[in-house]
Amino acid sequence: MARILVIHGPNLNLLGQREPEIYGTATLEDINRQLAETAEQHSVELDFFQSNHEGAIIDRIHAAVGSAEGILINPGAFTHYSIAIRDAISAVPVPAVEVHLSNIHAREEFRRHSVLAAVAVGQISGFGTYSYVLGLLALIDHLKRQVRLK
Ligand code: CA2
Repeated sequence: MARILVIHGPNLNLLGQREPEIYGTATLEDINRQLAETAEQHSVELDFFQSNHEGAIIDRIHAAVGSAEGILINPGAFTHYSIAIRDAISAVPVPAVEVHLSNIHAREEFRRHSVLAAVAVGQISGFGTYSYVLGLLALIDHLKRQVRLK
C-alpha cells in the first residue's frame, strides 16, 4: 500500500489551544484523524510527523526517500524563509504538496510569499483543516497520474 508522509511544522502542536479566530478549534490530533479517514477511503497509509525544528524536518524529508511516495506538508512559519527546507524538498524525488490552514495571501505581507511553493506540486491555503484533506486528495491524484499509485 502506498505511503504518504504528513509533516506539520513549528507551533502546529498548539492548534486548538490558542488563536482559534485564525487557526480554528481543531487540534492536530483532529486533523490527523480526518486525514486518516480520507487516506483509508483511498487505500493509502499515512505517517505523521510534527517538529518545531528546521533540521528535524529536513532529516524527515530526506528519510522519505524509499519510505514514502509523497509528502503533505504544512511548513508553518518556515514557509516564508526556509531555503534549507526548500532545498530538501527539491533534493528528494518525492513530490510534496504545501498546505495552510489560513489564507496566507490575505494576511500580513511577510506571510504572502512562500519560498517552498515553487518546488511543491502545488499549494492549498485558506480552507482550515479542509486544506489538509484537499491537499491529500490532490497529492493522491498527482501520484496516480505519475503512476506511482495504482
Ligand atoms: O496557515 C497556516 O497553516 C500557517 O502555515 C500557520 C503558521 C503560520 O506561521 C503560517 O504563516 C501559516 C503558524 C502555525 C502556528 O500555529 C499556532 C497554533 C495555535 C496557536 C498559535 C499558533
